[in-house]
Amino acid sequence: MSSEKKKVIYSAMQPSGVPSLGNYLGALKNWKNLQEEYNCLFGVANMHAITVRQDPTELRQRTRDLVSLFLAIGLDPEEHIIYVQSDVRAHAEIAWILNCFTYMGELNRMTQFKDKAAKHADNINAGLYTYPVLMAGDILLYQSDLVPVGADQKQHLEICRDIAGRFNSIYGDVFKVPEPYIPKVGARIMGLQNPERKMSKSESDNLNNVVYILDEPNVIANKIKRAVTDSDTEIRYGEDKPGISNLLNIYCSVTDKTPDEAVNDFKGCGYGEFKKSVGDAVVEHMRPIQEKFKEYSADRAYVERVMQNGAEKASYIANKTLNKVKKKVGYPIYK
Ligand code: ATP
Ligand code: LTN
Repeated sequence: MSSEKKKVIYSAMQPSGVPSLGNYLGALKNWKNLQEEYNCLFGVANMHAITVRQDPTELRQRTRDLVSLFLAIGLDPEEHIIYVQSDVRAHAEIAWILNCFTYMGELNRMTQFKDKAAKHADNINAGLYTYPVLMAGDILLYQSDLVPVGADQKQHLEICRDIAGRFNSIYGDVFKVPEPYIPKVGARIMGLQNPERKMSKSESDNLNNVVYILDEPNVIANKIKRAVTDSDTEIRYGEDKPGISNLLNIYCSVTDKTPDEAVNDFKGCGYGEFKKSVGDAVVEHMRPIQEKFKEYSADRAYVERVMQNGAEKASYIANKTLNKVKKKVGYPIYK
């Protein structure tokens, strides 16, 4: 199949901290696997990241580091597009237009807004509220078919589809209406200390709750060793066993085993042995990624070249959609 005919994948990640094992298993790992079959765009969503206060020097560094990590997991900047959101002006422009096609009632239902507003009660800004509109713009600018994300983003994908459908119903077929791609295993990795809530990279209260992709091997192993379990001894899935179920999911996801195979692997094992095996599997999976990350992050010139080339290629595609949209809503057209 020629590359023109391939469907388009779009996804992005915020440079809001060191990515967690949740980000990796819910999103990054699938991005890598989908590269073969699709034309892909992978964004660093730094415009989304400033909806909460960031230290500017740190944000710039984390933005570059996230690009290095994209490269380290094997995303290919030649075949696909890796870029930084703020480098493509079309994102800001389309976000305003789409704001005018989004109802406050829709935004009021977003659970991520409610969570983040509760977490950052001193800074409940309008950007945090319209965050899903900026995200819809990201996806729609590139006429994306499929958006690989973790389960927490499902609601944002739904609002994106609603906005696209509404715009199309007024102006004709301007936007492709995208589908979410949410993995069967790994879509919702939970905190190790608090398996009732998702593992989140920007959480800093309890470092043992989150495995970061760039944690040293012994740190990864120790965090998993300390993960909360429960008072019985059985290694199985169950709503009554959130800690064990989460560790089983992590294990399946890094080894590509099915849940049944995983449960089978640990028949008759104690929790200690089980956690050690899960820790080892994660460490081994991350080792080559961590090594590659060191190499890429030491080559700032190369990483910045990737960012600049990516921005140029992304802008070209984004501007085509943006120009169509501007015409449709009645902005001036100059001869
Ligand atoms: P923050 O803590 O700053 O809100 P985050 O860790 O939730 O960030 P995002 O940058 O918002 O991460 O998300 C990047 C991708 O990782 C998204 O596709 C999201 O669905 C996925 N993701 C985030 N956390 C998890 C998780 N615990 N399990 C599976 N996927 C996740
Ligand atoms: N909000 C997303 C990050 C993101 C995104 C996107 C994901 C920004 N723009 C477009 C998919 C498609 C998140 O994962 N928190």
